[in-house]
Amino acid sequence: MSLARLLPAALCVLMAWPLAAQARSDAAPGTAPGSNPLFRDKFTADPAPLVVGDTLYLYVGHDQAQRDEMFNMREWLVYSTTDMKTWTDHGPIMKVADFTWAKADAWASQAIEKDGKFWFYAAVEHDDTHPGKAIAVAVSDSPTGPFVDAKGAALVTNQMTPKGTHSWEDIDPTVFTDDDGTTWIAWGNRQAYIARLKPNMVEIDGPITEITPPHFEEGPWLHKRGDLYYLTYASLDRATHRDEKISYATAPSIQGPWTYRGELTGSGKYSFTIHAGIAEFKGDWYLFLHNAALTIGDQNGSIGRRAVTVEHLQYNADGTMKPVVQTEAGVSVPPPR
Ligand code: FUB
Repeated sequence: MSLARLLPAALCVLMAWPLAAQARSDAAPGTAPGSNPLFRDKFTADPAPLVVGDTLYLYVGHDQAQRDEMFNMREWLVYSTTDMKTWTDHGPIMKVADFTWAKADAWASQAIEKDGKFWFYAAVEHDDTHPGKAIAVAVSDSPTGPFVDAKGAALVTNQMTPKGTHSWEDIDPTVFTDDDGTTWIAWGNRQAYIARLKPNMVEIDGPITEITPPHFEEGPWLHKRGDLYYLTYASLDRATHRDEKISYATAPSIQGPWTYRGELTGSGKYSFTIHAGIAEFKGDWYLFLHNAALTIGDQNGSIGRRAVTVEHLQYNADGTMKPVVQTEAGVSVPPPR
């Protein structure tokens, strides 16, 4: 979340709201397995897929904002699927309170498998000893947890990136293990950073390098396909400051140079934020996002009540990604061939 944070963001949302509210006479969302949103009994955000064998696990933040609250996120949830159509709810894997040094905000996360363990990286609000957002790391023997704080302290604090202009700069970790076995972590809001992780997975190894691509707002996601590295992220047009879209850059190496490739999606329905998570699963590629189109009882979707979605992701012959249209059918229909 970032929205030039908070106040400007709230204004943007409030200005956009009358339009969004008028549009809410759409038909009920599709019910075919694989249609969007994926989960309809809870508000979920910031999807992060992890493939383990024949199962895709999806880590999400739990949006618990009431009425006009902006964000109220206290825990992370995980779901799994073997067919992209039916999902198992494994419940919460961790709460912010499990990081004793953090005081709030179970924001975006990603889990990765390494050396037989599952490492979970997440943005939280640090306590007053290191004011601002921070990145936590937890570990488990199972993708469904239980996860425990792996370090007893933040992996990244706001004080470690002094160039940044705001306190929520160090959010939204994405982790990626390169072919040589080195794991990298990228993160950021307005500024994007990348650093190596030590083999112990709980310490930064060497310098933190700024890699901010055009229109970067937050939510970076690293992946590789063939010989090409991808940095996909939530982007914002600062002229209009309307809702985020997904943009991306590519590089021949994890260390760049990164070439901007433009927008991958439009905005998420009714949502200021959007957050990409990408995975290849059983031969097909998927782009997970969130929007704010879900209503549960008397609670409409909002900036702090989002719903995770998924679409097919396809590539051109040159490795660029084909623009993705967000749909209600989602992956209930086959990918275009
Ligand atoms: O969900 C809280 C924040 O909103 C995330 O950290 C951002 O990526 C945005 O989705």
